[in-house]
Amino acid sequence: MTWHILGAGSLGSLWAVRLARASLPVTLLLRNAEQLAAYRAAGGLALVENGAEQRLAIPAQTLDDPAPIQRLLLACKAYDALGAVQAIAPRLTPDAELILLQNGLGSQQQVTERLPHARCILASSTEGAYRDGPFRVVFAGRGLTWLGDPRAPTPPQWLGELSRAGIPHEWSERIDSRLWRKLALNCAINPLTVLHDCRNGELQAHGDEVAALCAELAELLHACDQDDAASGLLDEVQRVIHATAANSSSMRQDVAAGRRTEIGYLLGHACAEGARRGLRLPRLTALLQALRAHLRARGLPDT
Ligand code: NAD
Ligand code: KPL
Repeated sequence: MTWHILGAGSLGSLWAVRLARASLPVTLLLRNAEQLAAYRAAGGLALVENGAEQRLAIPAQTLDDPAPIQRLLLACKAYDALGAVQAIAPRLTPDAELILLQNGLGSQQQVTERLPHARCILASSTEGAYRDGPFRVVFAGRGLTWLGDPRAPTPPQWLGELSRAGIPHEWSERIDSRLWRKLALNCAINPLTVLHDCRNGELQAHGDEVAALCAELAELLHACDQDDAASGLLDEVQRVIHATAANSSSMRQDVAAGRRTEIGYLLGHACAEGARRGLRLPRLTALLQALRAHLRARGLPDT
C-alpha cells in the first residue's frame, strides 16, 4: 500500500524519507506542476540528520493526478488541512485512511466532517524538523508521535511499517486528551513568548501570568471533559519552560519569519470552545485579543 504524503514540508518530508529508505512505497503530493518541476530539479527530497544529508528521489505527483489514494498522510498546517482535503477528496477510495498530523484542534473536526466515511487517525508529535532550503529538511529533535482514532480504538495494521521505518510512535486510546494537553501547553507558553518577545526560559520571570493562564486552561479542560489533560498542567508547563529554556517557541519563530501562525487552532480554538460553553475566561480572551492585534500590526493573518 502506497503512503501518499500531502505536504513536502518539515514533518511530511521527515516521514517520507524514513518510510522510503525502509523500502516502503511513498508518493509525494505537490500543489501543482510548477512545484513538481521544482522538486524534480532539486533531485528529490533531502533530510539532514546528525549533520549528514541524504537526498532521495521519492516519486511525486500533483494533487490533480487521477491515481486513487487509499492511505494519506496529511502533513500540512492546520489552516490548510480542509482546503487540501477538498482538493484531494475525488481521489480517495471508499475505504481511505487518513493520518492527520496537524497540531492544535479544530482542523481534525473540519476534515472528519468533510470526509465522514474515511477513517481519520489523529496524531500528536513531539518530533522536531524545519526546512532550511527547497525540499531540504533538518531533523532537529527526536520525539514520539502518538496516534489514535477517537471513533475506533483498534490500531491499524500498518503501525508495523512505522516501526520498520524507525518512526517512534505509540497508539493512544485517548488521542483527544493528548491533543488537548498539547494545545494547553502551547496556549500557556507560545503567545506569551510572542508578546514578551522572549525565549521560553524567560517566561520564568512571568510566573504569575503563566499560573493564571493555566488555571483558566484547566477550567476549560474540565468543562470539555478532559480531566486527565487538566491534571498537573501548571507543573508540566513549568517543566517545559525550564527544559526548553533556550528555545524560541514555534509561534515566536513563525512571527519572526513573517509566517502565518496556527493561532486559530490553538488559543483561538480554546477561546471559541470556552465561549461555546458559556465560560468566562478573561485572561485567555485578553491574551487572544493582544496576540491578534500583534499579528495584525505585522501584517500577518490573525486567525
Ligand atoms: P510546513 O509548513 O513545513 O509544511 C507544510 C507543507 O504543506 C508545505 O510544504 C505546504 O506547501 C504544504 N501544503 C499546504 N497545503 C497544501 C496543498 N493543498 N497541497 C500540497 N501541499 C500543501 O509545516 P510543518 O512544520 O511540517 O507542520 C505540519 C503540522 O505539523 C503543523 O500543524 C505543525 O504544527 C505540526 N508539527 C510540526 C512540527 C515540526 O517540527 N515542524 C512538530 C510537531 C507538530
Ligand atoms: O511545543 C512548543 C512549541 O514551541 O510549539 C513548546 C514551546 C515546547 C510548548 O509550547
